[in-house]
Formats: sequence, C-alpha cells, structure tokens
Amino acid sequence: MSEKVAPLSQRPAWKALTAHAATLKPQHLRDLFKADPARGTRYTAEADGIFLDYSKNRITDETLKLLIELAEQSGLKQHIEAMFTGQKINVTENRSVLHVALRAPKSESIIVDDEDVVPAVHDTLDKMSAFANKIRSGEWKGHTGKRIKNVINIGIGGSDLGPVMAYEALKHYSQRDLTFLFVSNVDGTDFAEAVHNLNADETLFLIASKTFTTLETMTNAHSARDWFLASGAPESEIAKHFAALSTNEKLVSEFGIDTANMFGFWDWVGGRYSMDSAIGLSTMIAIGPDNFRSMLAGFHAMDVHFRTTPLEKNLPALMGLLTVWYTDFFDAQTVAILPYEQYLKRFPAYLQQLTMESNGKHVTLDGQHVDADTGPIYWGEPGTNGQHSFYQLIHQGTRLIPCDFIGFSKSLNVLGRHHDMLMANVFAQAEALAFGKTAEEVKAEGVAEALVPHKVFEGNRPSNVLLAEELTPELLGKLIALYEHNVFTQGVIWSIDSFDQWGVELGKVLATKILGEIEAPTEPALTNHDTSTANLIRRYRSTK
Ligand code: G6Q
Repeated sequence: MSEKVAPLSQRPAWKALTAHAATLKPQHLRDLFKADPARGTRYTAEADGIFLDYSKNRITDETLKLLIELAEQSGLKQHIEAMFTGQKINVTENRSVLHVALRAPKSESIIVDDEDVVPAVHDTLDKMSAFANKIRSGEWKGHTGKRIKNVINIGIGGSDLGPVMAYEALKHYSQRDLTFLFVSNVDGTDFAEAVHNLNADETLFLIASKTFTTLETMTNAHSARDWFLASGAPESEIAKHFAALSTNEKLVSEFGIDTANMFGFWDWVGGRYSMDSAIGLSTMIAIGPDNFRSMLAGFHAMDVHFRTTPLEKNLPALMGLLTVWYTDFFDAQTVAILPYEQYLKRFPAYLQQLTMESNGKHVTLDGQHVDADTGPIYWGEPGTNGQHSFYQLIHQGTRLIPCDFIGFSKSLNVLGRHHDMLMANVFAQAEALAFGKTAEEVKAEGVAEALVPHKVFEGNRPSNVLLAEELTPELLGKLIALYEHNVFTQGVIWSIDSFDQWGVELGKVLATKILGEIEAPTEPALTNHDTSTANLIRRYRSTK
C-alpha cells in the first residue's frame, strides 16, 4: 500500500464527524431509543454465529454513514485486500502480514515473493498433528520409557499470551490427563513454581520463540535444560523432552534441540498474531488436531466475512470504527472487555497485547505525528466478578468507558440456574449503563433527598453485546479473528503500522546494559545514567 491518504484532520469525513459529534453529544441513549422503536434490532449485525448488538452506542444513522465514509477515505477496503494478498503492509519491517494464511484452506493460494505460502502452512499443521497425537496417545515416551504427563510452554509475549489464553478458553475440550503449564517471566519464580513436584522424565518443554533470541525465553529454556539434566537425564535424551516452535533453525539446533522436533513458521507471522501457527502446538496437544483445525476454520470464516462483507454489516469494521469514534470524538481512553464466560478469563490479557502493541503508536506510515489519539487502553475481567469491583467506576465515574460484553446462550457446565443468572447480568449491566436511573426515578422510590444524587445513574454509557451460542474451538477462532480485524480497522484509520513494535526495544537495550552493571565485580561508575537510575542500581547492588 504505497498510496498516501490525507492526514486524519483533513479527511472530509473526519471534519464532518467532528461537527456531528458536537450535535450528538448532548443526546441521551434514552431519547435515541425512544425516537426509534426499532433501534434495538436495527443496530445489530451477525456473522458466522456471532451476533453483535451495537444499538447501545452513542450513534445515529448519520454517525454510521460518516464513519463508513471515513473508512472509505482511509482506504480500508484497499488495505484489507493488500493484507490478504500478501503485500508488505508492515512497512517499517518491510514484511507481509499474513496471519490469515495460517488458516487458509489447502485449496487457496497466497503468493509472497513469488511463492505460494499455503502448502507450507499445511505441511506444518500435518507435522504438528502427528506430534500432538503421539503425545496425546502416550506413544511418545520420555527417556525412562514413561509417557509424557506435563507439557510446559516456555515463551513470552506473543509466544505465551495466545497459548495461555487458548488453553484456558478451550480447557473443556482438553485432554485432562495432561497438565499444561506456561512459563514466561524471567522472574525465576515462574519456572520454579511450574516445575515444582514434576518429574522431569514425564515432562515435555515446548520452547516457543519466533526469533529464539528473546532474553526471558532463552533464560528459562536454559534453566529447563539444566533442571532436566539435574534430574539425572543424559544430554543425549534432550530430544525426547524438548521441542521448538520457532523460525530460527540455526539457533534451535545450537540449543541442542533436534530440528526434527522443530515446528516452523515465517516472518510474515507477527508474534501477537501467531497463536494459530506452530506457536499453538500446546493448544493442539491439549484439544487435539481436529479441534485445532476447527478453530482454524473459525478464524477463516471471520477472515472471509471481514474481506467480503460491506462495511455496514461487517462486524470487525463496525467495532473498529466505533472504537475510533469514542477514542477520538469522546476522549475515551480505554475499552473494557467483559466476557461473561469463565473460560475466557485470560481473553482480556490476550487482547491487551493484540490491541496495545498493535495500535499504541503515534507515528503514521509516512513518518508524521498522527493528528488524533490512537490505541485506547484495553482491560477487563470476566463477569460477574468485575461487577463487585470496578464496575462502580464504569457506572458512576467521570470517565466514558465503552464496554464489550461477551456472552453465550449455552453453558459448557450446566449447573442449576447459574447460566441464566450469569446472562441476566450481561443484559442488566448493558441496560443499566445505557439508560441509568433518573433523579425522578430515585425519588419515587422514597430515597432521602440528600442521597438522591448518589443514587442517580446518568446512563448514556455505551456498550456492545456480543452473543454466540456456545464456546467451541471454532467460535474461539472467530472471536479472536474478530478482534484482530477490529484492531486492523483502527490502525488503517489512524494510518499507523499495526504490525511493528519498536516501542519495546529501548527498554530491552537498557536492561542489557544495566545487567552488566549489576553483575560487575567492582562498583561501576554509572555516570552514563541519570541520578535516579544510578542510585537505584547502587542500592540494589548493596542490598541484593
Ligand atoms: C509480538 C511481539 C512480542 C514477541 C515476544 C516474543 O507481536 O513481537 O510480544 O512475541 O517478544 O518473541 P519471540 O517469539 O521471538 O521470543
């Protein structure tokens, strides 16, 4: 995509939205609903079994029209095509962005640098399936002849958050005689607690690292190797207990991992978009190759929806545009992700990386300072737990916090009335946020005059409700792809590169330097640091 777009503030739709926002802001959702009896059914869209009710947003037909014009003036359709056809849209790294190829059916072909990437994707999936089946069936034996009972994924960031989230999300479908653990933090406690009471001869480590150079992961991987060897296992048996998920064959083999047990992927898969690549091997071992493939089919269905559906019915595009609307025209700084599904407890954490590492940028594709706010802060917790802690602020605080509620018609663990109670809370929360409670309503309840203002709910607080039938592997794939493309839509509007992450580099470089100073045998001068940092390093050195 070399085509230049005008800065945001110069796009006609942006100017129109600025004027429109001023007329819309004083309007209350109560009035918008009153004025249009069909609003609650009209502002809905559905794709592949995911129903989106976006009627409780502070929008009108005019808002939608202008947001879609903005998408058009920002070249959204062209950018979508550019991504799906393998153009190098990650401009700062000169890379294609093809996580969509990871779930493309065998019959498709996607050409990158004159080569069709789809066959290699399926070869890797087949290799992963054979390996996963051997672990699941017990055919794969550890060095003492015992079967593998524990699978430990060692990775960080994109090589951790997706696998953890997917394992938790799909635990219902997992093989329960296998234990899955995830080690990411360089804090030794993470590793120590993971292997506590485990037998090394029943444990398989998956070293998940695209680059195979990441400090935390390599440190943990070496500790895993030491732990394994300290159990009395000979070095020659490492191959039975270590596999690598990586793009770096050379470093994998230098580490001592048999490259027959290496599952590869490609530079066009970004870390935070990699949970459906070889990085998902732990997920595949947990839920089995068939379930993994149905998760991929779910991803693909949402990819097709995003690529082919007109924007007014396009779920990811609508959600992305609404996020731009609140971020830039209502000064909303955050988005709350509120899954009413315990299995999705790590979904908000996963989305934090997906959204904030992608769109936490202030420089446009052509190197200018973006002339609007970008990437909101994503956060959240599963309901109903959050209702008893932070929802107070969402209901009665001074900030506008758009919420995404996620719920399912069927529970995977039917237990008395639990599920109806859970879902009643989804609908109640979205209703309370939108419509609130007026002073008149509070007074009519006989509340003492002095307490009335405290008990008023202003309402007019926006939310989306996403409703699906049941949390299946396929549905999870759709849900993740929905947010991937939602993030993509936002990035296109802001004209930023959603696929690089230069902002994580500086800290890494400084940490390496400081590590040398911390471990230096004689007191280092530290004159290259500010006085605060130098003082902290000195204090740490003298107290550690
Ligand atoms: C994700 C980022 C980052 C990355 C980790 C791990 O998009 O690039 O979170 O996934 O830094 O990198 P490796 O997989 O190379 O160890």
